[in-house]
Amino acid sequence: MDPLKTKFNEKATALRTEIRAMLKEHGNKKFDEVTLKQIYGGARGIKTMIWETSQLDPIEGIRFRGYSIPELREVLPKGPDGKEPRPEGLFWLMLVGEIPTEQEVKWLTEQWLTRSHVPEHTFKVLDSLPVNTHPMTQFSLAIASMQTESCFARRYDEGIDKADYWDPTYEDTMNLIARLPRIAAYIYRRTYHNGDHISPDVSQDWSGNFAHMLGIEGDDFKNLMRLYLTIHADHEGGNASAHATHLVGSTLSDAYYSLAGGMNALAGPLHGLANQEVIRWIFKMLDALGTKSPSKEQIADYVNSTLSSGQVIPGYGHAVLRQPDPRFMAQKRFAEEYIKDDEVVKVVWKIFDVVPPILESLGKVKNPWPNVDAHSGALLVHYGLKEYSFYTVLFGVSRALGVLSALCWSRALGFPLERPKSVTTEWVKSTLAKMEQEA
Ligand code: HAX
Repeated sequence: MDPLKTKFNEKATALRTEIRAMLKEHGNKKFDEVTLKQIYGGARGIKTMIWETSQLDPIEGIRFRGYSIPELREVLPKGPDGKEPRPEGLFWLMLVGEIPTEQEVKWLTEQWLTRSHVPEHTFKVLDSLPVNTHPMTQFSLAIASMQTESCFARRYDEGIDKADYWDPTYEDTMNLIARLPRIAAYIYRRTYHNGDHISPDVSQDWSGNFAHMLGIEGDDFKNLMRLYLTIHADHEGGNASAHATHLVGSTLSDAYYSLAGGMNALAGPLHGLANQEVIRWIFKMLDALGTKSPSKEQIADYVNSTLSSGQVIPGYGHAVLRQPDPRFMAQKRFAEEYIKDDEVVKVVWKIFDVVPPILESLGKVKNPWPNVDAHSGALLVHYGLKEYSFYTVLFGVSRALGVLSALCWSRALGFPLERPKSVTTEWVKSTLAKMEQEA
């Protein structure tokens, strides 16, 4: 057995035993009450799921196994020049709750290289699609097409013991993550660079090789990829891509089906697609204003015109956060360190000054602050990755780390089919009437 798998099995066995005992003793204790607003309002804040890999605080933002983003930057093993954390280390941390050593991260990089072979039919599936197919559609189809290789599906057909579900799920997870950079880069090159593909460079880490296959060289872009693929990985379990992966996985659909489901959720403009929408909106604004360096007053006017046409300001607001997103701040810090004179970056920072008071003045927006998507596009444009329809695929490559490590936990802890209760408005009205009678 590999060292990560052995460690995961030990941790999962211990936690499974602990949870069983806890449920036996406290299973009927009440943890929450649900209001009518929550039932109609997208289930905001209702605690209905266990997600071991990360937890989101409305003020502090995300913590991965207890570590904030600035802390992760300190403690995770870094890329070759020692600057940004390697996402391999975050995956290790999410899976087993321990900061890996340099040696362990090196082992994981090598594992993913060994497992990175993409089946030929997946390239054929991609090549059969019109080149103008949205990259997220291509990404989702490519992931689903590899389901032919699922270890879990094969073992289930053969008749696997429930207690062993986690094992082929771990194998699927490792294989899938290993292949995603190659698939994403293939989509990028076929869509925007005439199918002029670049072979993997096996001497590089997961992010460095990804940057190389995209066709963007330079150490700074590799560092951006390390940071980007780390900070987008997980945001606890209730966000749409994580929850969709979890829901699909709860039917014992394998990791390929589950991740494809999660990616379809990420492709919505209120979620991951917001990263393309932000830069599209910024470029439209600069075009409309006829300048690359608009004043704050000009930006404010444009924000107001977007709002008055009934559209949202992409990159602002959040269902849980109530402060500037630490993932936005981490990217701002990166920009300050590496590219502080970039024109688009400066526009992003001006928007950060202008938008929150305007959204606040509407009196209905619960979080006027920027989220993760408000900054990422400006960084990518700087390094030459200007094709913004591709941005959500980058997010997806990273998000796979979180949702698939969580899927391993769901299988190891034996979580059941997810099946919350729905009600009709008729039921709500008659229940309210009964409450009034009894009052
Ligand atoms: N611009 C304009 N109006 C906004 C807004 C924004 N950025 N954010 C929220 N609002 C509006 C909502 O549309 C809603 O209006 P109505 O009552 O008229 O329907 C009202 O404010 C209350 O919404 P909320 O409770 O503050 O926010 P929700 O939890 O319902 O929604 C969203 C959270 C992220 C979907 C929302 O803030 C939004 O649409 N933001 C813009 C899109 C975006 O950036 N999405 C990415 C979010 C982060 C993410 O998942 N990244 O992948």
